[in-house]
Amino acid sequence: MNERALAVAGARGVIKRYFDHLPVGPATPIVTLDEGDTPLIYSARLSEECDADVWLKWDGLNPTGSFKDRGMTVAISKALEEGSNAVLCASTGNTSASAAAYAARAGMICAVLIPSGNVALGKLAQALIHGARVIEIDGNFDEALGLSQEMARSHPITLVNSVNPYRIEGQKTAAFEIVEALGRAPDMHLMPVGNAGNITAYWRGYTEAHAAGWIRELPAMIGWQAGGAAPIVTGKVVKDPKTIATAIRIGNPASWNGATEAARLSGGSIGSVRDKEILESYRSLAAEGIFVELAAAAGVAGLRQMHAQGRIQHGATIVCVLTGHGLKDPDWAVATAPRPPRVAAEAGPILRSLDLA
Ligand code: AN7
Repeated sequence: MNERALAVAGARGVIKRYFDHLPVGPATPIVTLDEGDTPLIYSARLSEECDADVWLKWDGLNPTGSFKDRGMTVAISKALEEGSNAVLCASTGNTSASAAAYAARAGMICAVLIPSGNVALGKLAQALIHGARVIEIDGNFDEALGLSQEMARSHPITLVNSVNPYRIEGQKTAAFEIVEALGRAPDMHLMPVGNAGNITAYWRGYTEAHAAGWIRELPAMIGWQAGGAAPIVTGKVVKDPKTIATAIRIGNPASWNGATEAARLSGGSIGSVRDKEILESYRSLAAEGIFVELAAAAGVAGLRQMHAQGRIQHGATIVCVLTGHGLKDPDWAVATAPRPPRVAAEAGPILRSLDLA
């Protein structure tokens, strides 16, 4: 083993675990924060509600608090291997947080374009503290992505949005983990859809697992956009997408075809959930101990919508992907909960306030 291989031998992370299934080789310098290997949690509450077996792939437990880290470890490692010293992305927040962290780890420059006023504070904090050059543009995510692609074409800077094929490769590892944990593919796989990179990646992961003989059946891929930002559902670009789930406030997804292919080939679908349904699922997940960000609740909101319409088969095995952590955007938790009462610093009034007196 050479020196580099020895250094990497102690590392975990998705490149090490799935080396033979990723576009990496012995010369790839592995930039990792030990991402991946996230829990698949059984939801007793949703299982009972939907009369099915519902599992939650809790990908908010990645190093920077979202699924983006699975793709970013591969994208940044390959950028370094190819001699790049600077990366660029457009982001609704999580991609920038992840790019900033992995670029910092690699000693690379990271520039990010964010839509002004629509990035959760926690995500902005991450990009800033990891030393990214953050630029807010007077425009939305779709405009920021267009500009980033244009700049990466004409300048020596590597684009690390999910249009970078290494991102999709890294993110497919979540599907590998699910089939390892279940010993099979789920009957239905539900998840949020924004730029549609992740649903493209999961479908690739499942089809590769199928080709390798790890699973016999493929899941139906069911993606969920927010009602005010549902271009794939309506079949039309949304010029001014609107939703409280800022992570998926995207009107012209870069991997549009990847999403429609996954849905079509798997016998699934792409649907939409209203902001109200997203909020209800956000609160329902929190009520069983799992704090997600709003966008991450879209898949569960979709599950509950399907159940209400009688579209869930009794006893089906279902996986919902939870894509990002609630601590990134705690304002919503505070705003939607009752304000803590303020009482004197004495046991009596406290007990009375708790109805325990
Ligand atoms: C929590 O960070 O697009 O369909 O720039 O942060 O692969 O885009 C984030 C997307 C779902 C949608 N859940 O995934 C970005 C960005 C969370 C997200 C999505 C995002 P894609």
